Amino acid sequence: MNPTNRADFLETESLLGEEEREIGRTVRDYARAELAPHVADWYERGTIPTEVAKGLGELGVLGMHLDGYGCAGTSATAYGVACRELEAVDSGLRSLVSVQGSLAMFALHRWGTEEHRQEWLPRMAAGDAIGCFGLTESDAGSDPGSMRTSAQRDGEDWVLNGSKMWITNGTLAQVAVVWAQTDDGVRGFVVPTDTPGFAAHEIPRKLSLRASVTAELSLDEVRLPASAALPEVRGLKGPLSCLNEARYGILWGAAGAARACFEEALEYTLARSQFGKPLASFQLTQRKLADMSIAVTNAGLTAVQLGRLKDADRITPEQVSHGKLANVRVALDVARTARGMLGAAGITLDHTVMRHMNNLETVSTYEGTEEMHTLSIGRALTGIPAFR
Ligand code: TGC
Ligand code: FAD
Repeated sequence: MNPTNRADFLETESLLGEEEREIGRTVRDYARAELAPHVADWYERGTIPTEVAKGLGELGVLGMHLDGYGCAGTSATAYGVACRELEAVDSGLRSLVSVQGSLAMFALHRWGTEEHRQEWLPRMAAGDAIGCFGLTESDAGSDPGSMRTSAQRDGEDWVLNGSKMWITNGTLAQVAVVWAQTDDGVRGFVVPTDTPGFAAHEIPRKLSLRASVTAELSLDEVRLPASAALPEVRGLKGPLSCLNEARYGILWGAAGAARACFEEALEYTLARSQFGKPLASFQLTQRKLADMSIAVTNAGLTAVQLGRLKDADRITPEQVSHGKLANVRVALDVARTARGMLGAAGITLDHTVMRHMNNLETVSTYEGTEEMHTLSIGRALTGIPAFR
């Protein structure tokens, strides 16, 4: 079999349009040449340089699915393909793109004022400004409606108090989109991170998503002008609409991580011999490879179908939950199997499988845990909400 086709057994690339394939090739070449050689080092050091955002801005992937303000306005499917190629290298890279484009930029684009858009989006698309998205708190994770961060009116101004936990890019960001309780329900606020009273502290000792910065944000009497509030939305619908966007990118990204682990396991077992034969010649190994190939193909098909539904403006949050849950589950399973197939070598940073496996533990938790998405699908199937 042609080696290119081994990772795409059913030739699913043919389901993409020419522009989508071209974007996929461009992002894949860039990620392999410019990011892959450094990512193990970033992972080991537990960081990601801000120049990566600049490079991704020049590549054109930051907010690429948004229209205007320096954004490319591609199809959702093309954006998904880009996420797939980035996460095939590392989930931290796709995270950077998700938080920037699908959470922070999308919030401003969809719910902000024209001034918010003009001020931030062109710089964010170029990677000259980094955004973060503060929803989760230490006591409000799966249940963001229980958040305690508050925004209160003082004359025309808003005054924010509280803290946010587990915030990707928190210490790198120039702007934070922060969600807070108001007298009018949950609202979003555009917070320049140099505003007095705002502070971000990196969360150390992570064992997962290490090529990504995660922070705690604290807001102590952060005074903002009236114009800082996102005017167009009230209630949890605001942040949850942004999560739909990011979860969509994740379901593509997870397919990329799964593909990368499968490819590495295949190459490794073809190259390494034990008992006088390549590992790939044993039936037990071939069973694993065949199962992985099927799983990777199914994840890709799920992603393409959800891309088509999103481009047709027909995708529902429950369908996004289906894709996120199914593809991250598959990716974790493939990564864990691949890790075992590489034996001792599989535990090092010289190979990608354990880095992917550890990253996917985070990917399974953030943007809605496996349980949250299961309950979302359950509610859609039965009409009965079982969250509480
Ligand atoms: P519920 O009563 O169901 O809904 C409240 C309001 O929100 C609306 N809604 C949605 N709108 C848009 N998209 C969705 N997916 C929506 N889901 C619900 C709903 O219609 C309602 O609107 P309205 O107008 O009637 O008020 O809310 P609930 O409190 O029961 O919660 C539902 C639940 C559990 C599904 C939700 O809270 C949830 O998704 N929890 C998981 C939290 C989560 O995913 N957090 C992610 C934080 S960000 C992050 O992890 C970034 S990682 C970044 C990276 O590095 O990639
Ligand atoms: P909890 O909500 O405490 O859940 C713990 C466990 O209980 C989970 O298994 C959960 O599924 C289960 N559980 C909870 N409720 C139920 C129920 N009703 N039924 C059954 N089981 C239940 N957040 C942001 O806002 N912005 C970010 O940029 C961001 N980046 C992140 C980066 C990283 C590296 C990580 C790890 C997290 C990030 N998060 C971010 C936070 C993430 O979204 C939350 O961790 C996630 O939503 C889960 O919340 P929690 O950790 O508080 O877990």
